[in-house]
This record gives sequence, structure tokens and C-alpha cells, in this order.
Amino acid sequence: KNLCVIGLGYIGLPTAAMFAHHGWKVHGVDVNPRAVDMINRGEIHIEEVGLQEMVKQAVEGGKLKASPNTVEADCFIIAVPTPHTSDNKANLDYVVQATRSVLEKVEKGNIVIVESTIPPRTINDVVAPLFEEAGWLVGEDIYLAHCPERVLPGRILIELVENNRIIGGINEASTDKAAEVYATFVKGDLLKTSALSAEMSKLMENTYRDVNIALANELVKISERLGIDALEVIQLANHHPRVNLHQPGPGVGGHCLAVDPYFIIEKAPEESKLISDARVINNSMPDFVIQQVEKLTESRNSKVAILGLTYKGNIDDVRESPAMEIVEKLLDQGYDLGVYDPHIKQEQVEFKLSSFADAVAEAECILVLTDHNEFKDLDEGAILTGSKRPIILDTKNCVVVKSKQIKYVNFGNLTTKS
Ligand code: SAJ
Repeated sequence: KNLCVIGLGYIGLPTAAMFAHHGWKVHGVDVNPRAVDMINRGEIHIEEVGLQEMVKQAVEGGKLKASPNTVEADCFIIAVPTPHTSDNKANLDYVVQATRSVLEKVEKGNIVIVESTIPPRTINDVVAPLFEEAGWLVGEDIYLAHCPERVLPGRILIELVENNRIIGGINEASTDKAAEVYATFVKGDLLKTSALSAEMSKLMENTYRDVNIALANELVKISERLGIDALEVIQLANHHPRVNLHQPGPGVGGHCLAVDPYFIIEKAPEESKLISDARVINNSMPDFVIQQVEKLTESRNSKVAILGLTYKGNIDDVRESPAMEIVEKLLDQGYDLGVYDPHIKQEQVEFKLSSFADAVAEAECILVLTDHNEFKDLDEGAILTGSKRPIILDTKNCVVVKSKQIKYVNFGNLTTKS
């Protein structure tokens, strides 16, 4: 069987390689010529555990090839990005372009699958009409489905196989055809449903987390006002068998949780009250962290050490990272910063990165913004000898402090708001 995968990024390339590994003849399409060249040489342009070997094997075995153009195939998978515009609407340009490129090659009996994250009703209201306008009877002549990706970076090749997969066809025939495609390698359940439910389920999974994190962040603000240990409250409440409060932090980052809720809000703003408020609360956390820094430092000329820039621990991704916003705002306010992140390379950011010792030297406050493993056990000697005042503000509750001479502040013991 022939497969054409459009978009060879974090989802498209592993998916293409996985199908090739399971016997399909796969053609990958990408607008980035560097990605295309690298893949055709058996190399990869992104980092993902195990992917390099799988792509190399597939290319050498003649099962995977890349080019800038969509080609004829039995099945098409669209895995292009859905960026959001500055007013928080989904930009469907790439999805529409990819669909148009499929339109030029599609033949009777083919299956078209959209994996990109899309606002609810996109398959019915945007993608299907493009095929209908071209004269196809969607669901009869050709089959159309939304099968959202739900894999975690770093575990993509495992989760592609083991996770349950939502298969949402525009009609039952489309669902059955798409399920046959994924049955090639998915060991989890194939959850058959409609395109509409598939779109909304994917968005609700990430929204569920965003709203719950907002609840935890709101608890921190309430506790700061009332002089309560928010972290202890979370721990106690989570002993209840039906309660699972999430962890508070400096904000919500990454390209999924901080973006997907807006795809729901844009379609039903009047009704999305809780979801909108959750976004506002999580987006307010960088300013809340800066207020805490102000309480712990003498003036805006003070030096602050920043530990961690990525949107979560042990990764190298700074997309939508609240830590980046905090750094930029502190710099704007005139603070002198020493920034340290062992997972980040200098070319990823515009400000200067330091070593740990240089970052803490002369600092009045050490601000921890990411829970990298490296931060659990800090070099306390360097803090005690180098810093101006040994104070740690740990927004991720991840540092274990041994020395009594170091003042440790986290979201459980913030100074009460006056
Ligand atoms: N965070 C908190 N408190 C928590 C949990 C997370 O503040 O209790 C923050 C993190 O620090 C980070 C952000 O939320 O800034 C997002 O991190 P995450 O680990 O929750 O999720 P992502 O964005 O890395 O990946 C999510 C996953 N979705 C779910 O767990 C429902 C992943 O399975 C999806 O494939 C991915 O989104 C996606 O592509 O949609």
C-alpha cells in the first residue's frame, strides 16, 4: 500500500517512519528543502528518541522517500502545524494548502486523514467542502477522517504504537477505512467515533489540564492573600480518592496546553467562560512571579539568577514558555539577570546565558522556573559563597535545600499580601 504524509515535523516524520517500518511504501512531503534532503540521506532534522535509526532503515530499504510535492497514494495523512494568530485564532492556512495539494492527486477509493490539531467543525466545515467543490462524494467516493495525535515528545515512537487512538470519520465508512490504516501498528484501542467528537476530544484533553492547572494557580493566589500553605493543601486534598489537584507553576507553556483551549473559545466564546478564565489565570502567572521577586529583592537594579527557561523540565523546547516571558519582563524592568539552563543552547535565545556559578554570583534572589533534574540538588557552596543573599524562589517546588543558611521560598510559603 502507498501512503503520502504531508508535513514531516514532530508528528509527521515519526508517523511516516512507523508506517514504512510496517511495510507501507511511504512518500513524505515537506516545504522545508533542508528537511527533505536530510531525510533522503537517511538523516533527521528534529530530535526524537529512536527516530534516526528508524528513518535510516526505512530510507535504505526503499520504503521512505521525501520531496516537496504531494504524490498519488492510497492514503494521505495531513500532519502540518496549526499555528495561532496574534488574536488567538487558529490559522488553518497550512491545513488548507495541504488539503488542496491532496485534491490534485486524490482518486476514487482513497482515504484522507487529518492528524493536525484543529478547531471543532473544521473537517465538516472547511476540509470536506474543498473535496465536495471538486465534485467528490465525501464518504462514498473518497473517505475522510480526523485522527488526532496525542503523543508525548520523547516517547513518540512508543506512544504511537501503545496509546489508544481516536478515529473520527466524517461517516461510518470513513471511520472504518481509517481504522484499518492505523491497525497496521497501533496496539492500543482504536476508538471509533465521528470527526466532530474526535476534534473536540483532542482539544478537551489539553483544556482539562489547562483548567486544572489554573485552579491550582488560583489556589496559590488565594493562599498568598490568606496566609495558607497552598502546596500542603494540594497534597492533603489529593488524598481524597476522587480529587486530583494539579501542580501550580510560573504559567503554562508549550505548543499544546497554552494554545488548544483558544480553538474552542474561538468557536463558542459566549459559552467558553471557564476555559477563557483559565487561560487568563495561567497567563497572569508570570506577573505574579515577578511580584514575588520584587518582594525578595531590594530594587529593580538587583541581580536575579534565573534557573530554567524551557516550558517544562528535561526538554529543550522554549515555545510559549512562561520562563521566557518572565526573563524578558525582568530585563525590561531593569533587573540584572544571570540565566542558566543546561538544556538550552546560546543560539536558541537572544539574551546571554551563563554557567550556574556565574548566574548565582552576586544574586539577591535565585528564581527557579523549570523543574530540570539538575535543579533538584543545587551546588549550595556556590550559592553561599557567590550570591549576595542566599534566597531561592522555587516556582516548581523541585529544589531540595539542605543548608539552613539558605532561605527557601516556594508557592507554599509566600509572604502574605499586604
Ligand atoms: N504544568 C503545570 N502543572 C501541572 C502539569 C503541567 O503547570 O500539574 C505545565 C507544564 O509545566 C507545562 C505545561 O503545563 O508548562 C504543559 O505540560 P504537559 O506536560 O502537561 O503537556 P505537553 O504540552 O508537553 O503535552 C500535552 C500532552 N497532553 C496531555 O497530557 C493531555 C500530550 O499527551 C499531547 O500529545 C500534547 O499536549 C499535544 O501535542 O497536544
